[in-house]
Amino acid sequence: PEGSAPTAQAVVSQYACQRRTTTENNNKIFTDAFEVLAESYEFNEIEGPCLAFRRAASVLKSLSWAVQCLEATRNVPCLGEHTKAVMEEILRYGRSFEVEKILSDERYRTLKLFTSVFGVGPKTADKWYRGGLRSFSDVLGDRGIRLNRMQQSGFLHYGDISRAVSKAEARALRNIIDEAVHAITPDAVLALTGGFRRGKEFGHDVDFIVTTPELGKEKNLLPNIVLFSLHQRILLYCDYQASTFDMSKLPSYRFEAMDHFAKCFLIMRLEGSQVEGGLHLAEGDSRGWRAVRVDLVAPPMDRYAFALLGWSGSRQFERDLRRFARLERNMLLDNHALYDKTKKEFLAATTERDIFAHLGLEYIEPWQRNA
Ligand code: DCP
Ligand code: MG
Repeated sequence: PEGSAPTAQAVVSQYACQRRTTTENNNKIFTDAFEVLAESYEFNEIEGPCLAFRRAASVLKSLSWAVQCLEATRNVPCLGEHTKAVMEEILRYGRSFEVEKILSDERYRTLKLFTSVFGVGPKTADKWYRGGLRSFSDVLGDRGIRLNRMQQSGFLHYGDISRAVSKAEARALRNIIDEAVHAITPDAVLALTGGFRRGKEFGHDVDFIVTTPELGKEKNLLPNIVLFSLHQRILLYCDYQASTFDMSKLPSYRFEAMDHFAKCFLIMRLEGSQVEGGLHLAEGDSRGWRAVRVDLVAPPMDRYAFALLGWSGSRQFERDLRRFARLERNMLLDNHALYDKTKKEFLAATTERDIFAHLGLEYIEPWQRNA
């Protein structure tokens, strides 16, 4: 249900971690447009405007009402000149000409296509584009490109992986991994994280955190899960990255970079018989299985709360948690730890609530973090 702009408007925080954002988006016409603009700036490595449009999209997602005129956004932060001009266009004409121009731009379209392949980032996509490649057949053709193992799997399973994963499929994978984990380590802890933990109906992958109550024992978890899955013949691709985490190096790691925990980027084979209501396949596709992207992270138990908070997302929620910690609390937060720069000490946490409390923030439930 669309609420209307409250007459006496509450001021909306500029930080996503001080807003509650469910999966219900009342301003999709604007946020979809902003995402295209942000992505276009990202492809051109123009960071400022890219972030500005992501922030604007995030703040509009948190509103319980649909913006119907610009005057109603008086108390809404993060909307700059450019952003408002795009909104004005959409309000007046139902679409943005700037966005339409990007959507028909050859470079944007090609980079969008190439980056939709697992293992192909913006740098590689741009390199291929500059080399004159425009389509998958250009990449895969006889004059084609040398692909790494990840990209080869990305093309091999392209149809399945580019198709959204349903909640029922995520649950089925949870059961499969749960079985593997507990066959290996009966007291292991498994948590669903990422978008599905935030209550999303569909995702591009399924994210899990696994650990063991006994410190150090988590080291064998991922290699054993991989072996178990290989044995079950459900592993279509596996990239295992051992832990490079070292508490004594904190907080000197560049905060905000990818975390140092052991992780696996997998493609798993999911059988239709394991999914309640069946697989989420294209109309007319009657195969009994599909490929699904799965990420597993294995932090040591004393880092569990930080890893869970960091992997639950959304990306914008995470960015703003860190920005809030740094700018408002003089603290450094990442997926490993929370460091108080004033007191020069690490703040311990066993739950996400502990971390919010250290930051002096009201607790935000996972399903309210869809910023
Ligand atoms: N994450 C992050 N920064 C990154 C990568 C991940 O903060 N560079 C965190 C936030 C994400 C979570 O990890 O929410 C999982 O990453 P995904 O890319 O799987 O994102 P989601 O699960 O949120 O969405 P999707 O439905 O696309 O999988
Ligand atoms: Mg995910």
